[in-house]
Amino acid sequence: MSSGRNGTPKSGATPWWASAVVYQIYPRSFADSDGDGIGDLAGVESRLDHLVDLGVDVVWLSPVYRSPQDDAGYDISDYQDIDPVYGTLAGFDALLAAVHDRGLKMVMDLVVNHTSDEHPWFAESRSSRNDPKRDWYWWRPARPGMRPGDPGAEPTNWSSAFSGPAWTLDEETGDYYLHVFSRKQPDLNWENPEVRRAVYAMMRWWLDRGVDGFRMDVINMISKEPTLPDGIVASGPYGDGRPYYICGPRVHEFLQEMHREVVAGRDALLTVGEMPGVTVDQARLFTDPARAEVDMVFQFEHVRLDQGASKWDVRPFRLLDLKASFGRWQAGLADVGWNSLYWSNHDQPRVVSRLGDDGAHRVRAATMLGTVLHLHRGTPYVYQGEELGMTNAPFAGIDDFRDIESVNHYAVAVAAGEAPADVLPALRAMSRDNARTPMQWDDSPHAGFTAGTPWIAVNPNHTEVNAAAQRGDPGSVLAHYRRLIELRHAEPAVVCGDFTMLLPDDERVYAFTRRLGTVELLVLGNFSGAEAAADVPDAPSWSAADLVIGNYPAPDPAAPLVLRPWEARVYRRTTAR
Ligand code: TEU
Repeated sequence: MSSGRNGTPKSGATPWWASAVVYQIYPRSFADSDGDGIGDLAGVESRLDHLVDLGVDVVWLSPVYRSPQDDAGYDISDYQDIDPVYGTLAGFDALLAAVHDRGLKMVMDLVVNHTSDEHPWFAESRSSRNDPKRDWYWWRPARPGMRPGDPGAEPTNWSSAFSGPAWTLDEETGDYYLHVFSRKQPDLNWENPEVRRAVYAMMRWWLDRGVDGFRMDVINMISKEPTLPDGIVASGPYGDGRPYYICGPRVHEFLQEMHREVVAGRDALLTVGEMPGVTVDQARLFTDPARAEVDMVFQFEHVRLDQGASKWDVRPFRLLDLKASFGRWQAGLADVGWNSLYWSNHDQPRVVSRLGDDGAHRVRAATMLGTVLHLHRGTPYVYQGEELGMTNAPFAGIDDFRDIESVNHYAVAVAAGEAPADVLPALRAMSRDNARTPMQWDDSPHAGFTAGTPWIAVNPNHTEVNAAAQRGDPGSVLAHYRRLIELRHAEPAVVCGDFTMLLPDDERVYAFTRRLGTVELLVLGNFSGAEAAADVPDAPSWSAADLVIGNYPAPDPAAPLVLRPWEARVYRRTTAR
C-alpha cells in the first residue's frame, strides 16, 4: 500500500469508508408505518430494500431519541431511549438487525453540544444554584450592573441560531443559561469532566448495541472560550458569538479524549464531525488519522456561497466560487485528512432547485450535480430523495412551514416591520423544510409516505417525481445514482485518485481529472441550460476515451467536446506512466 504521510488513502488498502457511500434518512419524513402522519422506525425498516437497490453502504439515521421535538429531534431528553413517535428500543434493535442483514452499516446522530431543556440533567441543573449538576450547563448571572430580565442584561450579546438571544433567564434561580440554538436546547458544559464521562458512556452503550458509528452534530462547538466575551455586532441587536465557540480552545483535546474513551479498539466504525465554520486547515487537524479525532468532517463553505450576511440574504450562485471552494478543499486534504461530499441534508434546500433546474431539465440537472459531486475525493452522502431528483416545495404562506428556524425568523422579521411578501421568498429558497417534505415513494395521494395526514405537506410533484416511477427506468435520476455508486465501488481512481481542477475560470463548465497510477478520469459538468464547449487540455484524445458515465445518449467520439444543457460526462483512459 502506498499512503499519504499519515496513512491517509492514496492507493491500495484504504479505510473502508473511503469507498463507501452514506445515505441519510430523516426518519420523520421517510416512511410512516402506523398512519400518524410521522415517519417511524418500522417505516424505515419496510423501505430498506430501496437502499439495497441503490447500492449504498451506510445509513445515517437522523435523531430518533426521546425528544420534545422543538428542533425536530435535535433536542434530546433521553439519549438512551427511542421517542414513542418513532417506536421503541426493541423496534430499533429490529431495524439495526435488518440493516446488518442486508450488509449495510448504521450510523447514529450524536447531539451532545446541547440537550433538551427537558433532559433530566438540565432539570437537575436548573433546580438550584447549588445542585451538583449546576455546572453541567453554562449558567451566568445578568450582565454586571443590570437586573435579570432587563433588555440587554444577557451575560453576552450573542444571538442564537434560531433568532433572538443565545441566553434565557431562569426566573427561579435568577441566572441565565446559554443556548446557541433554541431556548429548549441548552448547551452542555464540556469543561466539566463529568459531562464528558456521561457522554462517552452513552456512546459506548450504543456501540455495544451494535451501531457502527456517529454523525456528530455541531461537534466543533463543544469547546467554548470560558470567559465568554461579547461578539461583534454587524447589524441588529445581537453580536456574533461564533468566534468563541466554533473550534474553541479545547475542541481537539475533547475529540481525542472521546476517541480514546469510545472509539479506540473498535473496528470498522465511522465518525463524521458536522462542523459549521470549519476551515480547511482545521479540518486537516480534525481528520489526520495520526491525531485520532474523527474520520471525516462536514464542512459548510459550499452551502454558504449563495448567502450574504445571513442565510436569508440569498445571493446568486456563482460557479466560479464553487470551483474555488471545492478546489481548495480537495487540495488542502490531498495528503492528510478526509472530507465528506454532500449537496443535501435535512438542513439544506434541495440541490436541483438550488444549483440546477427543477423545471424542464430536472433529470439532467440532478444527474449532472450528482456526477460532479460523487467524482470528487471524499465520502459522498446521499440525502433521502436526492436520488430521485426531489425539488424544493411550493410553500404558499407561513402556515405551510414547520421548522423552528423558519417560523422564528418569519415572526421576528414581520414584528420588525418587514412585509410578509418580502420575507417569504428567502424562506422558500432556503428553508430547511424544503428537505423535510415526505419522501416520494409513488404517485398515490400521500406519495406512499403515510396512510394518514402527513405532518408537512407532500410536494405535489410526487405524481411525477417518485421512486416507483424511476425504479425500472434506466434514464432516471435513481438509475444514475446507482451507476455513480457502482463506479465508486469499482474504480479505485474515484476513491484514491489525485484531483486536478481544470478550467477554474469557466463560468459554465465544471471540469477536473482524477488520476491513480496509469488510470485517469475526466469529469465534466455543464452548469447551464445552454450548450457549452469544454476547452480542456487534450480534448480530442478525451472525446475518444471510454465514456463510463453520462446523462445523455453517448456522443460521437469524433465530435468536439461540447456539452449539452446540464450534461455530465465521465471519461476514462489509461496512460503511460
Ligand atoms: O445543524 C447545525 C447548523 O449549524 C446548521 O446547519 C443549522 O441548521 C443552520 O445553522 C441553520 O441555518 C445541526 C443539525 O443538522 C440541525 O438540524 C440542528 O438544528 C442543529 O445542529 C442543532 O442541533
